[in-house]
Amino acid sequence: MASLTREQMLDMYRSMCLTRALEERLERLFKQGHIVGGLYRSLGQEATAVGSAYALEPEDWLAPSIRDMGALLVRGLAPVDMFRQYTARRDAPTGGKDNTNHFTIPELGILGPVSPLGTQLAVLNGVALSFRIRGESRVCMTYQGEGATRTGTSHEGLNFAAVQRLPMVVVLEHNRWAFSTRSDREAAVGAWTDVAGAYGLPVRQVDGNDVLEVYDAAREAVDRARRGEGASLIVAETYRMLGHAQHDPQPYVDPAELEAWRERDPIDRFGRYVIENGLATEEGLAAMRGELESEVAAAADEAVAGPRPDPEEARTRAYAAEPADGGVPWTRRAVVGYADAPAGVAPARPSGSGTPGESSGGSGTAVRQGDAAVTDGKQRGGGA
Ligand SMILES: Cc1ncc(C[n+]2csc(CCOP(=O)(O)OP(=O)(O)O)c2C)c(N)n1
Ligand SMILES: [Mg+2]
Repeated sequence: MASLTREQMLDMYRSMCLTRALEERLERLFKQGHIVGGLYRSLGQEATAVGSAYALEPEDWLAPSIRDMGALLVRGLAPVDMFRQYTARRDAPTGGKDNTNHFTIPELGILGPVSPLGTQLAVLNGVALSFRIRGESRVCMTYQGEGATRTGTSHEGLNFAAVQRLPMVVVLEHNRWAFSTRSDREAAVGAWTDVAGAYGLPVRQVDGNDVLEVYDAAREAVDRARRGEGASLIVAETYRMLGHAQHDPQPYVDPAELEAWRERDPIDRFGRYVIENGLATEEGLAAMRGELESEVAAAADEAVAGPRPDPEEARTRAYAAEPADGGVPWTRRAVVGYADAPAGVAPARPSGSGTPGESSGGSGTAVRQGDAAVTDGKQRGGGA
């Protein structure tokens, strides 16, 4: 078992409790109408998210699924930023353009989730490949629900990570459900660890509700990746204790099954471990949870009191910046009529192209790219 100091273990406990307190507060904000996007909780899966992310170094990158609030907090995301994000405030990571968790924070090594299931592994594979090409000793970690692993892109992503021996750790979160579909109806594999064999990936199955076991497996996989020995899969056996999202009261779940998993609550279990091993007292842990409640309440209040984005800001940060030399951005060179434009020269638009946003007979993509010619309320000179 990988060794951890008392401080690290208490920090892990704190991260799991912070995850729960923060999500409970988000749920309250949702019910009060402050959040209009989807809210997906990770109740019962806190140990999988925290224990895995804990094995990374600051220079590594992580791409979470919707159940990995704990991993984002371990990476250093401030609770107030999470509240700003969900309430679409101006100072949120996406500046108020999104009100769930689709954000990327390069300084924290966080790559935002990509909604089409299975695709974000392919994107993060690119990041991992770039680390290797640059000779950097950095590791990527991402998460997939067992449902996500049944998509075509997931198969390609797992294969590519394996055959390229990328510095990648994939955590398969087997939480028994993909929305309302039971996991034994999602795949005919005998065990989810069987998934690894098809790609030649080393695999380790862990109790996903045991934060130390998750950490130990993640540490092993991260170390292997950092040594240049390639990608691995971790299968975390856990359970989704709430519906898919706030709109799903999960009527399809047997209450007895839920009750059985409640007995295995990851925070209660680790709390008992901490006390039994003399790392903290029951009172000490209760005081810590109380402080977290206050911290989270203050962060939520601060976010809600913050400004909303200006309507004008809707057009900022949506496209790459215009080149400083006034030339044609590479993203638009392929647009009909721009194909042969040399860098730094803005050619005349093809006849009939009209104002930006009008179709010039090209594809839908060309029309959208034409829209990009308008920035900051002005049309860039020379293009029309
Ligand atoms: C390709 C694709 N199909 C369907 C969806 C809709 N969808 C979003 S989450 C979800 C269930 C995901 O289940 P799983 O991967 O097991 O993750 P969990 O929600 O259990 O954490 C579905 C069907 C989607 N986002 N992308
Ligand atoms: Mg699932």
